[in-house]
Amino acid sequence: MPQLTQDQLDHCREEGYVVVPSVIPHNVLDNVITEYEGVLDTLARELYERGEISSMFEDLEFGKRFIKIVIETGDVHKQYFDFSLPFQNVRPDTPFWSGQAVLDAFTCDELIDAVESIIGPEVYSNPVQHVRIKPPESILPTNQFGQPILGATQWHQDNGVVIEEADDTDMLTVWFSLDDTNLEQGPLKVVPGSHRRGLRTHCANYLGKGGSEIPEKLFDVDKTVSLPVKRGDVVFLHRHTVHGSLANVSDRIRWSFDLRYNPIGQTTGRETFPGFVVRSKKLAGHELRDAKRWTEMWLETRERMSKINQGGQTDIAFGRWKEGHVDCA
Ligand SMILES: O=C(O)CCC(=O)C(=O)O
Ligand SMILES: [Fe+2]
Repeated sequence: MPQLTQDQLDHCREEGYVVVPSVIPHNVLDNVITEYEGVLDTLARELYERGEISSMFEDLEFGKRFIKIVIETGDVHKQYFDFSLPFQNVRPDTPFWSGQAVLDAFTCDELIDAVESIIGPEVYSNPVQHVRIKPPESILPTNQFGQPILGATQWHQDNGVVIEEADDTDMLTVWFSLDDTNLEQGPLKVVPGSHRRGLRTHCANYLGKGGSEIPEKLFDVDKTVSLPVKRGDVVFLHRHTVHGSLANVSDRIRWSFDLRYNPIGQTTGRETFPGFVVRSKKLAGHELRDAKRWTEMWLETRERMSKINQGGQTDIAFGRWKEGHVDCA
């Protein structure tokens, strides 16, 4: 199902989001899972050798094995799997993952055909991108604010996640899960039509919860819809659509990718991190398909980041929200 239908495009324009069934081929997702099984195996080996887990749990499938490791270590090992880096305190050996199967998912024709039908034919991969492997809420460790780490995502707009420079960037959010995500597993929740009123105030450390969140009085929370999806379906979001996610109250993991694309030439709002050309007529031949090259870009970024934004100092800003805004009282 490559190009979006007129109805889907209309829905996206009017409501600020659309769920498109069966976009990503299952073999593309299978390859990602196989690749991540290898990543988890390496993590398990490291933890076992350090005596942090009692077994390698190698007979378990990915989700069950991951849950065992979270329980035994009290850590969700978020950075180990992510295709991005933290904004602060990056070390020369901070882990990340940028494998070929992941890059193949980012660039698969079926997905990019759909993206093209929303943002046009010159497609850039914006480096605001994450994998989220969310364990059941019941086993989640908490942070210094008492909030579950990798729990429900707070209300926000993706434009609010990037710096002001990118306010006019037509950044499109693409969200899909590696397996079905039902209501209990903590799917996305969106507020239809909320994209029409532009960027809202995000309150830093709202109600003492850390992070930054849009107060519910700033949008029509009663209109919220939850978006459980099947494997291969894709949720597209406008950058001003207010959204978050539900808690994973199931006993399984919830495993998703959230990626962003924008027209080539617009600033990403995170220029310190590497984006790349996905599809282009003007830059034909420059489309990135080789994960070795992609990994080199991230290694070079890690090296640079390990020398800045250390110990609470901000050499390069990744966010914009400060505490004390009048909307946040
Ligand atoms: O998956 C989640 O919990 C949040 C994802 C999100 O905010 C996004 O895709 O922009
Ligand atoms: Fe988001």
